[in-house]
Amino acid sequence: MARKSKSIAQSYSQAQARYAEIGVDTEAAMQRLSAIPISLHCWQGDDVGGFENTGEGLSGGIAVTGNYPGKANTPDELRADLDKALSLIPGKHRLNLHAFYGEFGGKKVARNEIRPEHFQNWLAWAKANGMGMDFNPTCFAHPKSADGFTLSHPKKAIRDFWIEHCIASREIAAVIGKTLGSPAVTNVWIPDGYKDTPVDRVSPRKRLEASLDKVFEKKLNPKHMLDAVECKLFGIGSESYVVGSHEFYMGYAVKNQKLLCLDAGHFHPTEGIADKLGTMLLYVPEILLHVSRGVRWDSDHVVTLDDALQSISAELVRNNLLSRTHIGLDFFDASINRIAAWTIGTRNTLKSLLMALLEPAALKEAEKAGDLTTRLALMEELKSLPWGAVWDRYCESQDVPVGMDWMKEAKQYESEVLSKR
Ligand code: RNT
Ligand code: ZN
Repeated sequence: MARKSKSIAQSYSQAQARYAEIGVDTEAAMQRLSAIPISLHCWQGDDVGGFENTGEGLSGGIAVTGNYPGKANTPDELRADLDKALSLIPGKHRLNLHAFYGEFGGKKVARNEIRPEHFQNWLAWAKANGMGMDFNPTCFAHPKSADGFTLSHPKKAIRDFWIEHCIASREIAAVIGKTLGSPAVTNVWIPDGYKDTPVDRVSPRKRLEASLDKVFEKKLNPKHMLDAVECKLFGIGSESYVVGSHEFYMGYAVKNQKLLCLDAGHFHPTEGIADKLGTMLLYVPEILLHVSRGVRWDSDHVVTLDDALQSISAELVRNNLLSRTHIGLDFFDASINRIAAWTIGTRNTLKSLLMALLEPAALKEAEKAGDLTTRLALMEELKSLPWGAVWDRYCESQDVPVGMDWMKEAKQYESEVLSKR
């Protein structure tokens, strides 16, 4: 056995014994972790650019900053980069694709005319990788969203255009889900809002509700696709009012039994989403997570292993919510190596899940027995137990690099592939 592998095995067996003392089966935890898919967002790889090649810049209150070299310029490059990132991340995962990443063969295809054939290469790639896929209509970065409104636009013709785009997206998602044998979660996020204080806060919301009703009118098989709606507090240029606020979509999702998408960066700066998960699942069938990290006014930093992330995972595991939660990522950073960004964010999300899966039953038992002192003591003790040794063992068992070894591969790919673009 190589020296490194031996030391991983030794540390792991000590960790295993340590966890066994508190009644935790580390093998079972790793087994459970391996069954949790994370949906990797395609848009980290090219700074939310898409492949329409219209020269239209990013808009809609989201912005990517940084000019790190090597971003993907073509679908093939993006798929190659995803392949690289996926080879550095333990487990089997999914791809989350935005509609404007279709392959249009150099032709201009209007957003309301996109069809499944524009996504054939993505489908073939996912199928070859044994991956499921999720989907999103793209209601931004387009001349028809330039004044900041889409599904809630005061003009019917503009609303209709976006309704048609969302309907086309649902149909594409249904084909994807059917082909891959796993429902494609299809998330509607729109940028609609005002920079400054509006007078009429209600009419845009009534229009949005009516538009969504039309988008979702046709029932599609939930085995093929699932509808989700994503709320937001504010964006760049929509600081004072966002039509699709939390209350709006919470109400809409409950009333219409849609999935609610909670993006960790879409709330007040000190407001976490962990406490919302179990609560919302009392009233909506399932949840879509956009795992992200808000920093001051920006909602899309690479996910770190911070308290917010650990609370989300703990909430899901402690309350058995994983089977009704779809975990997707949503961040975009162009100031660092983009493959590293995916890898860091996804590995952190998995680490937080592993930490949660390594919690002992004694935690819940202490609470049940009213022993709140033990609950706090144990919760704090768990933070310094050797979960890192279990993580290393998990990476090794999944045949991906252990520790910082993945960086060597990311750097090598950078010098051999990315730097030549
Ligand atoms: C924007 C939303 C949305 C987007 C992606 C690209 O604030 O979070 O989910 O980030 O659809
Ligand atoms: Zn999001």
